[in-house]
Order: sequence, then C-alpha cells, then structure tokens
Amino acid sequence: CAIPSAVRFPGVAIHLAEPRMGRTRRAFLARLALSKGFRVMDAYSSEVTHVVMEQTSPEEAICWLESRAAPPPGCNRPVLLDISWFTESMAAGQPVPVEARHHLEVAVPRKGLPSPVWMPPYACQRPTPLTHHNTILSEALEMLAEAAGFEGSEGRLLSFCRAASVLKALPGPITYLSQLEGLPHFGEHSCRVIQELLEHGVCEEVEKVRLSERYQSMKLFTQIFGVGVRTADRWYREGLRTLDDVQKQVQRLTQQQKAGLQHYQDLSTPVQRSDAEALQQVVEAAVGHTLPGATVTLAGGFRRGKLQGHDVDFLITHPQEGQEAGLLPRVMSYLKQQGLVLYHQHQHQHQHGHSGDPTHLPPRSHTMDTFERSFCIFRLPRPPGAAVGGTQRPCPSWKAVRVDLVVAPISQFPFALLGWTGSKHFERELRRFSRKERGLWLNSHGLFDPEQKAVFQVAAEEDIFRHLGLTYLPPEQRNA
Ligand code: DCP
Ligand code: MG
Repeated sequence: CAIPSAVRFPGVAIHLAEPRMGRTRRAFLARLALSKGFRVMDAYSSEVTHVVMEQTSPEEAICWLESRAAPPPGCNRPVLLDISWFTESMAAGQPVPVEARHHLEVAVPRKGLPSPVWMPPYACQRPTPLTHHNTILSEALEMLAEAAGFEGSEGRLLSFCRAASVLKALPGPITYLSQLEGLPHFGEHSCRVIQELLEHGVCEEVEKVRLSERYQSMKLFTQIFGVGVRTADRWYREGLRTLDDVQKQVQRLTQQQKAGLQHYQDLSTPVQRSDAEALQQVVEAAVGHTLPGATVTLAGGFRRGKLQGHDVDFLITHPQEGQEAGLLPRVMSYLKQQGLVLYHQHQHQHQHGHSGDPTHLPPRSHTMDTFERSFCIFRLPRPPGAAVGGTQRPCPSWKAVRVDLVVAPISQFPFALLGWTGSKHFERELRRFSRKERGLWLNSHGLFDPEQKAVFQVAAEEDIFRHLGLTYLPPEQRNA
C-alpha cells in the first residue's frame, strides 16, 4: 500500500483495478491520488473501500470482484466505481459522494434477474429532470421523432419520443445494449439506433436524416412563427427550400407568417431566462394596472427550470371567478400603447371554454385548449451596453421575443397551469394515462368523468395528481 505523506481521507482506500487501465496510466493515476492525500492500495485486500475501473462493463466488474476472496465477516464489500468517480474526486481534491451514475453495479441487468432499473411505462409516473445521463442517445431518437413528424407518421413519432423519454429518466448512462432489456418502449428500431451509437459513436440513419434536404427545409420552415408541418410540407412539394424562396411568395403568407419571417433571426435565437423574467415584470405591470388583484404566472419550459426557450408562456387569472373576463384585450392595448408589441393575434374564448357551468367540459380530448389567448411578438428592450455574442459589435436596442398570454378562470387555473407547463410529451402521457388507466378525460380546462358526467373541483396541481392516483411531480421533474 502506498501511503501518502499525509493521509487526508482515512476512511477511503482506493484500489485501481488494472484490467483495462494499463500499467503506465495506473501508475500515473496512483501518483495523482497520493499527491492529493488519498490512500491508494496497490494490492486488492479487505481494506479496500473503493475499487476504480476504467472502460469496464458492469458485468466484467462483478466478475472481477467475485473472483477475488470474499471479505472477512464484519468487513464491507468495496464499491465498484467507474473512473468518473475518481476523476471527479481528483478535481474536487476530496472524495466526492458516490452517486448512482458512478456505480458499476446498478445499471446492469444480471442474467436471469429482472432488470434492476424498473421503469413505469407512462412518463407521468416517473420523475424526469432537466439534465440527465443519456443526452446523446435521447437527442438521436428525438431527431428521428421530429423527422417522423415531418412525414406525418404520428405512430413513429410517438414510439421514438417514448423511447427517448425513458432514457431521460434513467439513473445512469447506458453504456451496454443489454441495459435496455426490460425497459418499456424500446422496440427493434430504437434498439438498433442505440446499438449503433454505442458501437460506432454515430448512427447512419440519424446522420442521413440530419443532412437530408427534406429534414433541413422542413426544420427551417416549421421554425417560422405560424408555419406548421402541413404548410412546410406544401412549400417543400412546391420546390421551396430556403427563406429566400419563401420571401418571394410573401403575398401568400398569413399576417402571422409575415411577422414570423420578418423577425426570423431574433425568433430563432433562444430566449434566455433573464428575458423571461424581464417580460414577466412588463406583463405583471400591465395586468396589475388593468385589473388589480389579477396574477401572472410563468409556465412552459421556464417553469420546468429550462434556462432557454423558444418562447415565454404566461398564465393570467384572478382570485375571483369571472373577474378575468375581458381582461386580455385591455392588457394588450396597454402594452401596445407602451410600444412593446410588434405583433399580436387574439384568439377568442370558444363557447365551450366558458366556466359558467362546472359540468361542462370540452367533450373531445383536444390538444388545443379554448382559453382566451394572445399569440404575440414582444419588443423586448435590451439592457444598455449589451453586445452580440461577446463581440464589440453593439446590438440593436431591442429584440423580438415570442410570448403567449393565456387567461384562465380561477376554477380551471390548476388544470391550465398543469397543461401549460409541459413538457409536450409529459402532457401527452398524462392525458393518455388518464384515459387508458383511469377512464378520465384530462385537458387544460378540467378532469372529466364520462360515466358520472362530472368534473373534479381542484385548488392546486397536487389535487389533480391525487385524483389520478399519481405521485405529485414538481415542474422540474416533468421534463419528459
Ligand atoms: N401547450 C398546450 N396547447 C397549446 C400549446 C402548448 O397545451 N396549444 C402546452 C404544451 C407545452 C406548453 O404548453 O408543454 C408550452 O408550450 P411550448 O411550445 O412553449 O413548449 P415549452 O415551453 O415546453 O418549450 P420551449 O422552451 O420551446 O418554449
Ligand atoms: Mg414555451
């Protein structure tokens, strides 16, 4: 055992297991650890607390350990760790807490045993944090989902989204194909994509899609405010490929699309959290001025903790039912007077969105809700002195930002908040779970029991989860 001049962490005894490490690297890592006050055991013994391995599969790691003498009674087995624990500890200058992702044992389905990662099938049954351990894999599947959506293949879109979403909820990275065994929604196609990524680092199908003219044009067109898949597809079939091509047909565009094209550059730049906060103040001031007591709540991706978004979603309500009626046009004209609105389109409340009759709920489980709503482009002043991308070039004094304002009566507010917080896939799964597992229809207005012909009264999002028999998930865990 090599003991450093001063052992700083007596409770930790590291053994660097050799199989994949190579002698020189092992010696280098040992010296590094010693210099930082760690104990490093050259030989494996019952004193070892942390076994560190590199490029070793969990199966191999367990074989390695099992081929060694079992610890004497009263001694604990060491933990089997990936090199990531070691490098993080070296960087921190102290042993970092061992997390699931460091373990070489947890994520492995051992032959004959059920997979130790049990994953419930619906995204609303499991927490999904914003950042996770399988980004490269989930992004590849999501690109295929997006491309399927461009072709109108809803079924394939859903399959890829569900598989991607499972990866986002895993406690650690997938490094071996066998770790997919027992996970829901992994069909042959998604497995094949993951296999290629694990073996070669790239998936041919994904790269082909990414570079295809079809995908690139569809992506470009659908990024224009007011352009959906159907319009984009029509333009593509007519031979349009670039924004210039679209610009040449400007007379055919809707007002919304014209505005989208006009502000394309700004609107395709991500909205920052600080922008969302600045906008919240602006909207709060306008709402407070128009109807004292009315509230503004940030929803969408920013409520889930995202640092960037494609737009900013706000929900407006008033604690006294009915007071919110007619509020939005007045808020909008106040904002317009201040020169803050570059574009706005008002969507009137549909008949059946009315809150007067509590047993009345939109009969179809439609994704589009029927609240009174404004799709806007705001003119957001930039803080003085801001520059473009760290260059010396001063930027314009304002930028265009997409904002959605939605008004909900207080009795429907928890449903509206749940429905507008997302993610899109989380919402889809929540509605599917309600319908298939509970026989209830959920949307942004309410939860409806078609047999009892009754709606549930709720005061908060937590009540909705409870009615559905689901564990409450805070917004930060809805990033499915
Ligand atoms: N939503 C909805 N009905 C609509 C539009 C959106 O129920 N007609 C819901 C689903 C979304 C949420 O509202 O999860 C917000 O929509 P966004 O498209 O703004 O999505 P995000 O805010 O999650 O992402 P981004 O960061 O891209 O804005
Ligand atoms: Mg949003």
